[in-house]
Amino acid sequence: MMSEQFLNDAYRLAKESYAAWGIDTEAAMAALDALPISLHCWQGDDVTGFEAPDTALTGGIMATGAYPGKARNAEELRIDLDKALSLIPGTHRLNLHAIYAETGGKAVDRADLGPEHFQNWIGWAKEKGMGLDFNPTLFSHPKSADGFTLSHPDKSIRDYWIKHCQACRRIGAAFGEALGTPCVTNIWIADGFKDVPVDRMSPRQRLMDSLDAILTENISKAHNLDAVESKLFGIGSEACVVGSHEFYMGYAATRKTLLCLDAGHFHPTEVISNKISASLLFLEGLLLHVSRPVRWDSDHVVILDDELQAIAQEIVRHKQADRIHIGLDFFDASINRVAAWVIGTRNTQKALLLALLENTGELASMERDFNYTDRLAYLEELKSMPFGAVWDYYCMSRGVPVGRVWLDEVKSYEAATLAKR
Ligand code: RNT
Ligand code: ZN
Repeated sequence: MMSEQFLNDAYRLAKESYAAWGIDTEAAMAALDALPISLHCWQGDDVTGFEAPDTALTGGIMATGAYPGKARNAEELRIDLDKALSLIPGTHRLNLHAIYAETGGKAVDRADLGPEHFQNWIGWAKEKGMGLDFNPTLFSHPKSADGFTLSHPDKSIRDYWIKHCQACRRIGAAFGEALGTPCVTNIWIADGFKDVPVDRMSPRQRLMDSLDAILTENISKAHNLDAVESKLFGIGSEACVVGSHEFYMGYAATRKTLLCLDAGHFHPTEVISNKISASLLFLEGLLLHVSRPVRWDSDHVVILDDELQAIAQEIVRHKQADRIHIGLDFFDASINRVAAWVIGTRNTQKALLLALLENTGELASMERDFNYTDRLAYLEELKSMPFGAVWDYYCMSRGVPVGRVWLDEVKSYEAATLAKR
């Protein structure tokens, strides 16, 4: 382990190097403190939830792998999250799904869920000064077995899911009210066709009407913000997904909801980073599902790759952090699940810090002057600046392990706790 003295010295030199470029490392770290990331609870148990833990995960999504030690109940999930959060600098948010309700062993229909089933989560978040985000769960349920929910041809099925989503908005509002920060409640449905449909329009019309019914109740945006998440295809909905990008782009723009852009929900060479500036010109705001598709919407743990950096640059360069809610969405069951949270969250923060350590104004003015030579040269030189020393100092000064040391803590936790499950 590097000594505090060593880390301070390395930081002092890095600070000077950045200052020579007109970049203020202290301001960058302070700005990073103000960028909460919403950790998704579902990485902790492979999207199982506590409703009926033996239910298969449906909806055309998949967590592959059988790494031992997954959380089997809310207490276990919370202590796993506590461990992950202790290794991640800053104060963040938690993103819950309706299937993570705690109903005290009693079966509660999803349409009847209320804030009372999330009191432990609210208490846990309050203690940490964290906000909560939310998602209705429209998969892994007998009433989603046809592959359709809010766009189902049968009105009674649609009505069931409308009721569930209405209940979820109220739960979101209760989170927002209790915690003093609005909850982002995100609707994602898997509705779609495996094979070429004859009628693509009627299901989309029904989805539009269902969403409108869900949004009729007037809920203060100070407590709850609605988001809708598009998708290109899923397992079993390869030919047509009802809630496509154009559908939700139009919906979010006209109904003034947030649009959720999931990094894995587009064509394999299409990136969400390039959609942020364009869609923000027409929308109130965005929710990002930071994920990593490998050949399909595989939800791999995010690594510090070009697209993660591009997403962070779009948030930071345009100073749009107040309109962009950053959420994570990956689930890898083949590695230690606590480590997965730590790796993905720390990488997202690294990408944001890298974006903050940039002389954006100068680069933009080169671009306006068509001085592409200097722009390219500067951007490439920035890549070998002593970023690592700033990141290490950031971790140290925010009281979390520096470098790979965090992994030792996950290993001890695995031996002491996860291995006994
Ligand atoms: C699925 C969507 C959705 C889910 C979560 C569990 O493709 O990305 O966001 O991952 O609701
Ligand atoms: Zn998603």
